[in-house]
Amino acid sequence: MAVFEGNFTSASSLKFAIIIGRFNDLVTGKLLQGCQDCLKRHGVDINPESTQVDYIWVPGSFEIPLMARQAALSRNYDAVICLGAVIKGQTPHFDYVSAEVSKGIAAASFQTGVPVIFGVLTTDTMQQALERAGIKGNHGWNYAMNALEMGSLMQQFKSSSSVYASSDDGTITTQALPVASNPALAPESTVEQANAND
Ligand code: INI
Repeated sequence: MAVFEGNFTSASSLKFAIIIGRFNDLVTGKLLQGCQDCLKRHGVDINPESTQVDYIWVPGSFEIPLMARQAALSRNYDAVICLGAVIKGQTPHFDYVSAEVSKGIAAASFQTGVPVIFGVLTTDTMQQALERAGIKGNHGWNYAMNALEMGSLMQQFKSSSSVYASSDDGTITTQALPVASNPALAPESTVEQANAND
């Protein structure tokens, strides 16, 4: 068996899309700075003119999943980083936006097979958001670390043909799936066989 683990030393060979919500840009701008600082210090050329990072601005967090999916489907990136800030107000808007953005980002990642990092702060107050975006620490840095780790992990995984069983569009194929150890992952006919052996 093998151990697969992402690293932080292969950053110069990775490409990223960063999607940023303009809503609450006092917070998201700071998250972006933390994110860029981390990528840069790990060897990524963060210049928008470079071939390593593209920046995609959207009106608010609600619009992030659509562009995350588009970016992932483009096959141009090893990881997509989503930055947003959803802050509780006096209306139920917070609940709708936070629910959709979290579900949407998870779906974008799962459906495309590309790591999509959930860098959306959901807080009760602006103060709490700012504390996480530079005052006490900057979660943008952590989101970049997550992207570096997942990008390099996927690179390793894809280069190991004996275990990589997914096509690029996230569709599960039957090639080399660990059917015996997990019948739930098997195609129907194999599940039947596994059940017959119970
Ligand atoms: N967008 C955010 O990113 N954060 C919020 O806190 C927020 N609130 O609370 O309203 C918010 N709303 C805008 C939303 O994301 C969409 O841009 C808008 O509804 C248009 O689709």
